[in-house]
Amino acid sequence: MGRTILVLNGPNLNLLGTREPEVYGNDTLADILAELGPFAAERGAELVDFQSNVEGELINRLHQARGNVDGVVFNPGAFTHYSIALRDAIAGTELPVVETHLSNTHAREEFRHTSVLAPVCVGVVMGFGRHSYFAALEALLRHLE
Ligand code: CA2
Repeated sequence: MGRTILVLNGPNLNLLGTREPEVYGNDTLADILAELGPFAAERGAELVDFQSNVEGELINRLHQARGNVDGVVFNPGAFTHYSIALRDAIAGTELPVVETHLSNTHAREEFRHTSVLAPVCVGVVMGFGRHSYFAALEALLRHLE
């Protein structure tokens, strides 16, 4: 049976590819998604995607995901480090969510070392740049097998 996966991206990820290429790479989010779609299709899955800089919009999208998708690849951006509201929303979806980051947040500033979301996620993938999304999706689909 084909899976539907939500690829959810949080604040500032719309700026990818425009600044800080040494940290986040040269690809835009659209570039990554354009490759991730066919990668999913090869594995019998379909993607839906959403990006917002607004915490409440991400929460609403997670609520809507419940019962409508099979899992979520989620880069929550800086909300990772402090949003209890997003943590509660993830827990409420009862869906497997993979916390996904371009950078290795543990190799960066101290305030990025904590994730308040990881304990309610099925797993975390970070540090591989654009490849983190592909690794997260592959792992999620295998988890769902
Ligand atoms: O490494 C990641 O994927 C992050 O989630 C990216 C967030 C950061 O706050 C997290 O700690 C780790 C930042 C989103 C991207 O921000 C940009 C800012 C300027 C130019 C391009 C991207």
